[in-house]
Amino acid sequence: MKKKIMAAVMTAAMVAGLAGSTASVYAAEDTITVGFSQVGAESDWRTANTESMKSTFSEENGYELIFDDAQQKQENQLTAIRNFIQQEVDYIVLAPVTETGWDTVLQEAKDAGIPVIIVDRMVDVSDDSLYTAWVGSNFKLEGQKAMAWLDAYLEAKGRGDEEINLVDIQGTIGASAQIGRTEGFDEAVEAHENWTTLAQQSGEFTQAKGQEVMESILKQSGDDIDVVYCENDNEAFGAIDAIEAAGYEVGGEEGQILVMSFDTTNAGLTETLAGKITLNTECNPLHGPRVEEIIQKLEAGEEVEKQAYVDEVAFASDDTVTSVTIEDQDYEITPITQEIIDGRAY
Ligand code: GYE
Repeated sequence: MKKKIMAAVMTAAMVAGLAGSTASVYAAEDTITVGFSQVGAESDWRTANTESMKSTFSEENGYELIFDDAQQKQENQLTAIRNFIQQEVDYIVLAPVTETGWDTVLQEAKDAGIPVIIVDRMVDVSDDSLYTAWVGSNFKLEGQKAMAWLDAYLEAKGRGDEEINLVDIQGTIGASAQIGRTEGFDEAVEAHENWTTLAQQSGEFTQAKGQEVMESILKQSGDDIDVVYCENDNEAFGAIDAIEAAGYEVGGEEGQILVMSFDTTNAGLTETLAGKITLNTECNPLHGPRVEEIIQKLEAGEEVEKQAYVDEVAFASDDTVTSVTIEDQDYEITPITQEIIDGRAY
């Protein structure tokens, strides 16, 4: 867009010169064009993420944002990126649906001299010079925290030696958020002789699919399920509906089905406060300002971190377990309150 903007600036300059005002000239000259390829609108987390990007890259902040919703399809993201290249945007921001399959299109962006910033999920590319920077969450650590909490929680409830049957409703297969959270789950199940994975299936990060998957698992082994590990809040909402409709109770006590989740959206934490989601591990979607900081540094010719993780916490429905330790590092688990929910932005 640079060339077109410069032309506009010159025209505006001439007009402004005549009108005796230069305000619009500066505004146009400074405009940074950002093409953002968003995964879709599959979850509350995603909506909060889109909102954060749109409010950051606004006209009044000096940006022109070209937003593309890929409806959870990589082919749509490839098309969007190629369109951004054609439009000669200043920056491409990509929230990739899955990790693989990006080498060719990112090479095209690189050849066009357009910096690419990856946000949220990661890309798995053979050459990391194909993107400029990445900012997002440590999804494996999120999974590890959740499972360390489960271990401590069952222990505290006197169920440490009991046979525990778990279900994992996974995210979109191949997405970093799925890969990391599933790894955290699998490693913990493997480390416990008395824990068994009854079912492990994708709910595609949506409420509808989460419910559908849970319904079919309940039909097969409803009476045996102790724990349902949902890889995001929306899947948890669907799973809870399915569990209750099948006549079971959700919650942390023996005889109930314990539901765990990720994202800590407002709706998710409300279910945590209600005791329906016993642990909700944070995943922060407010990446707009973080991406903007990277762009501003690049504009100023400064170095940027290649990969940056966001700090995150976890909230439990009660205070049975208030911290967990992973690789010698302590992580706080906060009992949820209405004040905490009210004070959060998403
Ligand atoms: O957990 C889920 C969303 O990639 C972290 O994607 C993100 C995940 C998030 O659909 O709700």
